[in-house]
Amino acid sequence: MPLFDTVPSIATREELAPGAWLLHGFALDQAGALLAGIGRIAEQSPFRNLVTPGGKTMSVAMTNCGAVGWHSDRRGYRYVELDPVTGRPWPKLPASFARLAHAAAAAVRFDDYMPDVCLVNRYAAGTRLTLHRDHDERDRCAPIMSVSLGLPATFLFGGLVRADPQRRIRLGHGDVVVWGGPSRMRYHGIQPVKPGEHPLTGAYRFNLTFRIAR
Ligand code: MD3
Ligand code: FE
Repeated sequence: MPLFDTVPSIATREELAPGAWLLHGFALDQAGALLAGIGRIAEQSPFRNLVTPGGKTMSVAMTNCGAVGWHSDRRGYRYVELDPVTGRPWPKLPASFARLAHAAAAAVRFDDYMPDVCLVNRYAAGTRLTLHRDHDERDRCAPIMSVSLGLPATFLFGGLVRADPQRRIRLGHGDVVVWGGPSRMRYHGIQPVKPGEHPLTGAYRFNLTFRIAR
């Protein structure tokens, strides 16, 4: 294998912290296909605002594709095999999603990345995601990969305990981040999205989060 077979992405990759890689614009040329995929997923399993165990309705609208989907209600946070809204299995992970996840993971040397779920988050103006960790997956070492589409957002990147200071990182259209190694269990969140208009997504920001849940 040639040593520099991943040259196109090397110039734009940035290691935010050990194991956390920002690939600027990695998904740019796939954005249209990814957004079309989101549209088809939402036709089968519509966006919904989930309720937290504490009884608050989340401002982020969510849906999923893959073998399982992330769900939250008064009973807790968990992965479920059937979409509780439709009673049917979640839509399949589109081939374009799987290809991108695989390519981005390979670009930072996570080989054979095979996610079994993609959580799709939709943010309108003012939508935020409060500081949290992703701890509902069986293997908390398996990397997570995120793709940002549409309106930009300010990502809060904290440490391993809630009180650690947070860095602010801008995530724009087409940016991909792979969260692995010691960064996998860091606290993180999204500041309220500013109103705007994006040529491909209008008034929204979308985020795809690929995970190995089971
Ligand atoms: C850092 N989503 O769905 S993706 C989430 O933009 C979530 O919708 C945000 O956090 C969004 O749980 C951020 C970036 C992300 C995802 C998982 C992480 C960052 C992470 C896991 C560990 C550390
Ligand atoms: Fe998260």
